[in-house]
Amino acid sequence: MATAPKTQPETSTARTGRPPVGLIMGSASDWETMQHAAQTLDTLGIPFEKRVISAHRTPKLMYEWGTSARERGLKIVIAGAGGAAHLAGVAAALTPLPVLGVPMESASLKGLDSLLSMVQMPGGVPVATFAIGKPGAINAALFAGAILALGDARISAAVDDYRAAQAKKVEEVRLP
Ligand code: RP5
Repeated sequence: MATAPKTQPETSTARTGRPPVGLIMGSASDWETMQHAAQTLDTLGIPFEKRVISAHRTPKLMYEWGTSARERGLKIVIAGAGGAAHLAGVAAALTPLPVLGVPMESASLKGLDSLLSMVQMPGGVPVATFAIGKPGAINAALFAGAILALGDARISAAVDDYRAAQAKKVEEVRLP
C-alpha cells in the first residue's frame, strides 16, 4: 500500500461530501463501455454521479446539467458518446471544468466517427479525447484520478496502488 504524502490535504471529497466526477453518456447503449470508467473510479475510491444525457435528444437537459456542473461541486466531467459524438464538446462549451471524452465503438464505422467528431474541437474549447471504447473508458477514469490526486492524498495513494498492482500482474506472468 503506497503511503500518502503528508503535505497533501485530506480528501477534498470527504470535506465537501459531493462527488467530484460527473460521468455522462449519450445513450444507455453506451453503458456497456462506460461501466469500465465507473468500475475504475470505484477502484480508486472516487465518488461520481452518472447519467444518460444526449446533446441531440435532450438538449435542454444537456444545457441545465452542463451549466450547473461546477456549482454542484463537480471537478471533472467524463463524457462517452458515439457516432456524431457531440456530448463531450457541448459539455465543454457549457462548463469550464476539464472534460474527458470517450469515443464509443460504433457499429457502422468502428468508432472512427466518434473519435473524429470528439477530438476535432475548435481552438478555445478543449476536450481531452481518449482511445475508442473500453481502454478509453478506463484511461479517462485513471486520468481523472491523476488530476484529483494533485490535491487529494487519498486518491494519490489509490492511483499509486493501481499502478503497482498493474505492474505486479505483468511481472508475474509466466508464459507456457
Ligand atoms: C450517441 O448515439 C450515443 O452516445 C450512442 O453511442 C449512439 C447510439 O445511441 P442509441 O441509438 O443506441 O441510443 O448519441
